[in-house]
Amino acid sequence: MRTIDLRGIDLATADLRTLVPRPALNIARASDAAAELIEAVRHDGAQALLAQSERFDGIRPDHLRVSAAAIAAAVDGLAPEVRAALDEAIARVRQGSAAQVPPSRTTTLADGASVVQRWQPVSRAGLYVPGGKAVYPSSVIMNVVPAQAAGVPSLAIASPAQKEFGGLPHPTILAAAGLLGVDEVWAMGGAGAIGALAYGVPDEGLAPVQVITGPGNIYVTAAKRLVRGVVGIDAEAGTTEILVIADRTADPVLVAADLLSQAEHDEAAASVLVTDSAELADAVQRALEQRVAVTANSERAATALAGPQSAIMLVDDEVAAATVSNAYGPEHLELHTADPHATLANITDAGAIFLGGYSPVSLGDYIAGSNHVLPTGGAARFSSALGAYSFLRPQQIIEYDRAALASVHGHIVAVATAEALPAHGEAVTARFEAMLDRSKTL
Ligand code: HSO
Ligand code: ZN
Repeated sequence: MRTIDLRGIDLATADLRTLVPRPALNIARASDAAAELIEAVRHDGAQALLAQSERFDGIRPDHLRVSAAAIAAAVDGLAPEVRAALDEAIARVRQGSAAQVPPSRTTTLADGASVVQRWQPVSRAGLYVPGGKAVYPSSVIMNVVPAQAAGVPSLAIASPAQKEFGGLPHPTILAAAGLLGVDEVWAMGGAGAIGALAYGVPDEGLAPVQVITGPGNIYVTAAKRLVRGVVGIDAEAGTTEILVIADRTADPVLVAADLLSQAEHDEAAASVLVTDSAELADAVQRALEQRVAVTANSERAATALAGPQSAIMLVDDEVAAATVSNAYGPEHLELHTADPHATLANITDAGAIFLGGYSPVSLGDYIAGSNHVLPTGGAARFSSALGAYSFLRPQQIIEYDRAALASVHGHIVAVATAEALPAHGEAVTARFEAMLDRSKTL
């Protein structure tokens, strides 16, 4: 990994956004192609989706909707140890997601005057699950479980048709859907699938959704940007990244193992170490070399670690390390310092934060009970992990009685007059006049 030496630099005045390593990704460039694919689906429905499968996935599926029998067969085909692990992951993520559902709250403003805030799930959500290089049943869990915890009554999963599985989505995806009780799975992928979820495909019985979540390639991401507004979308979860803050007390072998664990996802994955110890930096570098040489996804990981998006950053002290990390806003942040809780006090921006030597990112990827769909590319500075709240909307319910309305009648008329909208005030006045008139005619 390359080294960026920030020692002796005044971080308060430095332009940290240009100093932190960041991959160049141009989603806007994919936008025109994505728009065309979405338009084709809106116009030609199933025919367009089937043609796009043939073109991009090399197979035309027999049916877009995956049968219940295919899902059941995929569940039966799971290796017992994988099934046990997925069951445990589902149970833990369910617990974590349930804690993300805020309670309904009533505010009483005066006698007979209340505003209730309740959290209402969307009525239907679409979950995109990629095929290709990244076939992750764990991601099915991380999308479906929070939607279920939020109480979304209807869920549809879209995942590309796979040539080697006869035009069905990958069996581990189907198995995860089956374990989670999701029976609506569609063999469709790419930007067209996002269009199908957003606008529906009436001739196939695919109803439009209100929210679309899930990762995907740049065409899928561009498509999600295009349908935003028609539907809600989650934070963009792009190529994975890990930033480790470590001091001289850290174990270089563990730091190297964790940097490598995310580098194996993708050639474009970012692994960043920020440390105030040059000795630790050297030791991590050595440990990485040894591990990369023997790891299964060696070539991919080596490319990611050698890329411009990965680096070891040397800083003066732990406060500087936190400043650099906050400017980066990592998807995953690991704290390997003598007192991780003290380090945490200086951290403001990160998707998920892993404390101490026994909380590696792989734990959160699968089974910690947290969510692994996290903002990347600095988006953690303004957005959050996927969670039950991603499928909920706060709604306000207003209830005043006669006396409570009467007590603010004058205020409403005053503001309505100031805004030159007198009918607003008159709507309130009418309630009291109407009563008088009615009693007169009785
Ligand atoms: N680290 C990825 C999630 C994942 N890891 C899935 C393994 N499988 C993004 O948080
Ligand atoms: Zn991972």
